Amino acid sequence: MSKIVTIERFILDHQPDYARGEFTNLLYDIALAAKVIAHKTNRAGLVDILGRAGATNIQGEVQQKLDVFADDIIFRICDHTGRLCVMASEEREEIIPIPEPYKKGSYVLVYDPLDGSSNIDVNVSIGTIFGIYRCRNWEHRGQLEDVLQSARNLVAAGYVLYGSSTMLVYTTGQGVHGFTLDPELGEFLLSHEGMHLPEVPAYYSVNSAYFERWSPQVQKYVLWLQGREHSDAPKMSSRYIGSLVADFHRNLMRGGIFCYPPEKDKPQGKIRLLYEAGPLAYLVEQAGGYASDGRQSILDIEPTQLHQRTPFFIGNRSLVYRAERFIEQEIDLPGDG
Ligand code: AHM
Ligand code: MG
Repeated sequence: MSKIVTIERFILDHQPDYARGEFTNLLYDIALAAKVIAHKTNRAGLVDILGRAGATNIQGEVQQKLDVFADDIIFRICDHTGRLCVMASEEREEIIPIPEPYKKGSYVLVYDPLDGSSNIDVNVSIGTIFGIYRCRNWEHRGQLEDVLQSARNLVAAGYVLYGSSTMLVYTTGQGVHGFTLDPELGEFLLSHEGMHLPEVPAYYSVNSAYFERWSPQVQKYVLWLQGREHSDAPKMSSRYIGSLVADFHRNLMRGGIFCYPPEKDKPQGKIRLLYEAGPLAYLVEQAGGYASDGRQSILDIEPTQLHQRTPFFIGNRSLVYRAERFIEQEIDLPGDG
């Protein structure tokens, strides 16, 4: 029989040299929040029967929307532990200070509590994304400058996928490891050690309905992915869920690329740098991949705003490099004017 390794055991056995319990415990905290959110999302289909968001439940409490619930759970599990100096969430306009009288810690947590939440009503997989930085400034309790760090400074990043099973996938810069939640035990068990993108990509993921909104270079690149321009693209199939964590996870397992390109009226695209693109970019490099905004590595972008967006190309290195070359117009395709 194969060994059963809980996430606690694994984190402890693989903690980086600089970890002094504080970091290790912060990862446990995130795993705990993931279990609570998984429990709640599994019951999402029952809201029609048990009460809608905004309605009052049987105890007289107002039901929360699931993304608000997820945001609140992560905050409440992490605010008082003394491990964080500040947090930032996609759900909140401003940074989230650690409330007095709680002790301030050395780490910064950025998170998208429930990405793709418009998919909840139609029972499609959704996810949580998180990144952990070291606090920059020891003088004060956490400030904006602690949060506005490039993804190259991340010390850990990961995501939780609430799908046919719940999976937590994370990296601390020593490979990417995946854990599946055993709902009976309430434990995340190691199921995917040392995850790596397959060399031969299976899928490209992009919302082709927006074709007319893209630049000619991006249009050509997508035609290349489809095998309709130039014949040297690997043969791939198309998959697009519209739920970043689910699309990313599938491509990590099978190989491929996810793109959310800039659009004529939305030059920064849709994906948020701090809560979505940055953590996944850090993680994909640990799995042998690469992420770019089409011109430079996502890891090199210095954020200037909390909710900054970025064009996003992530997956197998060769496919993302090719996107950069198309966007730089290095490639003249047959039929070019
Ligand atoms: P959200 O942060 O508001 O939930 O939106 C992000 C989601 C991603 O999960 C997904 O990749 C993208 O939006 C899909 O957008 P579109 O419907 O424009 O293709
Ligand atoms: Mg999101």
